[in-house]
Amino acid sequence: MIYNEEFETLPREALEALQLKRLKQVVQRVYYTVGFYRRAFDQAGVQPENLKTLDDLKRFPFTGKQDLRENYPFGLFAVPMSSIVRLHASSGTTGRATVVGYTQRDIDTWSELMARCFAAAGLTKNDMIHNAYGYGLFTGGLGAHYGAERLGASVIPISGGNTKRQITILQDFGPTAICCTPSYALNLAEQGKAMGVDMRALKLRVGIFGAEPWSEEMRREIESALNLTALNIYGLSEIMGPGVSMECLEGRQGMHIAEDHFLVETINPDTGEVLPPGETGELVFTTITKEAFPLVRYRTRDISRLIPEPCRCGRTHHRMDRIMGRSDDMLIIRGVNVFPSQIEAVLVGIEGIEPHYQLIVDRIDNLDTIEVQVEVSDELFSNADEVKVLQNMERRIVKDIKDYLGISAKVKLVEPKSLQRFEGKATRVQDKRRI
Ligand code: DLL
Repeated sequence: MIYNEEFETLPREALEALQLKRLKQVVQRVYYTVGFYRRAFDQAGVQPENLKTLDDLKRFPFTGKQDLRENYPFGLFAVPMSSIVRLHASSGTTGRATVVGYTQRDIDTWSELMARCFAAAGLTKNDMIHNAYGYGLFTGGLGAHYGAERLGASVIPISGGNTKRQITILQDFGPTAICCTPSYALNLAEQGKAMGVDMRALKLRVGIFGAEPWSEEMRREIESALNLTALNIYGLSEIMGPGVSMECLEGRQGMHIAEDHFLVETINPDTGEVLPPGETGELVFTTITKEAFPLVRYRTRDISRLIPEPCRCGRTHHRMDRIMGRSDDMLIIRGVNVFPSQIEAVLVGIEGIEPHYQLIVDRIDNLDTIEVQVEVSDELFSNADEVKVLQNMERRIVKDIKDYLGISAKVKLVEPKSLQRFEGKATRVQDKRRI
């Protein structure tokens, strides 16, 4: 089902006309209300009047995470605090948190966009949604919550954590949909199994997973463990929160971007040059309807590619591929660029090991080292009375990583369930290097 048929299926030409009208307004507004933008535009020698076509956006400067940090906490807000009805913040692994604000209209827009996502997942008011995204400063919980209510579905605001209780509620209430991070979905499946619950027999039909990178292999893993259809949802606090883009049930290949609210570009992260649609690069978003916290050309550091081909669901909004990594979490191991998600993809393709892993990067004698710690399955562990079985497995993983990624990794197999589990985003890399 398409939640907002009119806007989600706008012919391209009409959509672009709408985008241009909205973009002109936002560029004007930030220039006259946010000191940072006035200075940035002046410095780049551009004025709002210079924006006559969508293509002119290229002439405007980027906004980066650093700009947000420097204007912490409220310096980039475009409305007075009396118009702000909600604040969220993203923790950020390094440095200060990023704080974002919403007017009532922003919350209404966000709720509608999340309702569109749920509808794209085939949900209606007759569904019950188990929302295990964290409630609080993180945008996941409340973002999904308001969208589910807008759709008219019954929402269980379970938030993150307390996994045993979550499993009881999944059994007793019988929700038809679940929202959480993909790593938590696997965690739930695993703990449920350990409790003796048949996790495939729950009523869950569909899962809306995002907030961290995952792979097609992980999708299959979750689908088989929970017997549901797993869909990808993307978003970031700076741009709005979850719901910036979402996969549809019909296509299941790439996430439709809410292009009537956000403009997207892909750029070469090193040069800033705008790439043609379809090429892999860093995603850059401009919000064109946000009131409280509009952003012009925000560099997400997320690496993906746009899919301009039409989708069979009938939505005209372009799709983006799953996030392949971040231009800033990329590891350089002895000169080779490696994304943790690529290592994960290798690992989950190997039978006998679990998708729980840790990467420990170090520098010893001036040489980068990477150790991959990965859990073996219960079956393999109990059959591994011969050390040889485990040794062979280690060798196999070392070879696969070498073959696929071109790096020499040390592999350490660890006991089932011995690595840390995550209730929100998984943090799988420990980079101990001092450079
Ligand atoms: O993670 C918002 C969100 C909540 C999205 C729930 C989806 C579901 P932040 O905490 O600001 O916001 O983190 C944003 O998370 O720049 C990506 O690097 C990553 N990310 C989000 N969704 C995906 C996804 C929320 N589907 C950052 N695949 C983004 C891969 C994702 N990475």
